Amino acid sequence: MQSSTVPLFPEQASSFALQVDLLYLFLTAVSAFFTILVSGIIIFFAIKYRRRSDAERPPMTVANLLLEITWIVVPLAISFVMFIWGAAIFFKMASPPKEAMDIYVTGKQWMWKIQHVNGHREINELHVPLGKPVRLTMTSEDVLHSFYIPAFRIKADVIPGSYSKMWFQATKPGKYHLFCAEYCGTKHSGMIGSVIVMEQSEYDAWLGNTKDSSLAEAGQKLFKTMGCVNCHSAQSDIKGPNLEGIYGKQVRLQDGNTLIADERYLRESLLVPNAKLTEGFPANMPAYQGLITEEQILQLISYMRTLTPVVTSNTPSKASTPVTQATPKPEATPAPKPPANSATTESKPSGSTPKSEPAK
Ligand code: HEC
Ligand SMILES: [Cu+2]
Repeated sequence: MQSSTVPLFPEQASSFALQVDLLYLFLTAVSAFFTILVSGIIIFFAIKYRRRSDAERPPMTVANLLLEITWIVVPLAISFVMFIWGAAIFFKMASPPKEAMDIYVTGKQWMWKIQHVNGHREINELHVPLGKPVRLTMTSEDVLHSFYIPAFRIKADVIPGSYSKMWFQATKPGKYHLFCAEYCGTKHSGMIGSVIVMEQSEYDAWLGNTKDSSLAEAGQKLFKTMGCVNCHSAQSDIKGPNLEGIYGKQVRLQDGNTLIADERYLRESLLVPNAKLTEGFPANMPAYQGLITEEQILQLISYMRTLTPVVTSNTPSKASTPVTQATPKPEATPAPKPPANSATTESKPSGSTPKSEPAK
């Protein structure tokens, strides 16, 4: 359908591309058909029923019920086809598969900063493996941006103070355009880059080539240096909630509401802790707003995602035995539990001792 001589469409390089294009072609075809039909009829009637003399009076016409029903029902049915077809693709795009690998994107005037789970970072380039679902979690450090990969047919606003998600599965190795599709200031037009789709083995080699510590490890360090351990560990004097298994958990709030602890909630818990108080805890967590960058927040969240729930209830002092460094309880282990696909890539966050039954 897409001729190589007239490049009407960008390349189709993701599992969504063909689906989006077919729907788009359908919309175009329906519009074209009715445009031609209606304008043809207008011209035909204008000639056929033109006034031939000043004395002419048109005969009385009566509404034709069948005709009226037809031109209500047919467009209605066509609109429903468009709606259902479009919604089906939309829902597919909005729900990343569980096993998707995570990549974190931070937009900033005027560049894209990318962090991979193992700590590899890049700017204005996004390397992804072929044929594997990838979920992007995106935020902005300043203004509204929009992450757009035409060859994948995906685009989403990147919003300061919030996380937007998007996913794709690349189907063709190669290099594709990456754009910011939201006017975001003077150098908006320079906020471009490339997406590089590689074979899995090549990708693994590329990804492994980094000196950076993994996101979760970086987060674990921050957890100490920013003083979180002082309140969120088994031995701390000031008691904050136990953060083990926090990601994806249902949290009861002071006001009686419950919510699922997702990235958005965790982020808010750091920046404005008093906005949503956890039930049974005082409002004494300091606000980290202005003290922490978006990238650090993503690292802390990655770390919190690796915290596996401890099965036994309170084993305060025991917890410090297996761990070498200061963090007593929240020890990073590859989490099997939460939808933390991140766990698959980062096999090594420090001690990989699964400490589920320390009391024994
Ligand atoms: C002075 C003690 C203290 C420090 C330091 C502290 N917190 Fe907290 N934290 C609390 C308390 C108390 C709560 C419960 C009240 C609330 O929701 O704000 C809490 C709540 C939370 C929650 C929500 C937990 C839930 O179950 O809903 C998260 C997430 C969190 N803290 C993460 C952190 C991180 C990450 C840091 C370090 C950057 C940190 N905290 C530093 C005391 C602290
Ligand atoms: Cu931008």
